[in-house]
Amino acid sequence: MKIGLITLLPEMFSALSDFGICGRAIREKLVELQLINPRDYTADKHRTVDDKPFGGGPGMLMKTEPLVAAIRDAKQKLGSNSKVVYLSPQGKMINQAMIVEAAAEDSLILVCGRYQGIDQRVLESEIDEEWSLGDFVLSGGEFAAMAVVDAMIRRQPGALGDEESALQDSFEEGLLHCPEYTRPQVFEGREVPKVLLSGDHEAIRRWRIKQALATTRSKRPDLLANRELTAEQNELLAEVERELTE
Ligand code: 9D3
Repeated sequence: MKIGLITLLPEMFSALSDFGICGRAIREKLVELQLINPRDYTADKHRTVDDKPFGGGPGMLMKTEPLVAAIRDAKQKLGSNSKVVYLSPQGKMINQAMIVEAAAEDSLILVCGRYQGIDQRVLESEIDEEWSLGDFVLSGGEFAAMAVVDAMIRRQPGALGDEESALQDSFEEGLLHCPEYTRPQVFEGREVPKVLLSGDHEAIRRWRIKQALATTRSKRPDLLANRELTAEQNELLAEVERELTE
């Protein structure tokens, strides 16, 4: 897959390309990042990439012509059918379904805003979708783009080892994970749940599902609200509810 990144701060993406699972996937060419800097599409002596908002007020916007030239060059390089996503606090909140869908395409172009954002006409003419990381304020779109690229790389065949892929499957069941324990068996007087030491794999499997349901019910009830559970999950969730009313 090819991912185009329109950014005034391309050096930030070394956090992605130089480390860990994403670094390896990029070195192995499972994913190709194309960093495109609007500053390289300027013609003036100062290579200006910001401009004042009409109507006045504080802050600057990204300068229109270099931004549009960069996006159009990205489309030319990655394919004119590439989806163009603008990372923005006004966007739709990103979820795993959006990642799964985008990661199945051959290409994606992510536009990282800086300053107070971009001209509305650029939004209307160049941008297909607007995505947000959530209701908090960032200084620009780069960290949001890196989160999206990381999540998409994890979806590429061959990017994860076997252990990690199995873990990902369980997340995509749409429940939170059960509590996990490692050594020592007693830590500061607190013991590991006995069932995990029992060697009874069926009991462990059911305990994990039940704990996942209890954790989800307590921390993210919205995930359970409109979701079909299996017969076994319903039975275990009923046990959780019964124990809470005791
Ligand atoms: C002055 C009012 N703000 C507009 C809502 C200013 C503003 C805040 C943050 C303008 C740009 C930004 C930069 N944010 C992003 O580029 C961004 C973002 C975010 O701030 N929160 C969550 N997700 C994202 S994705 C991109």
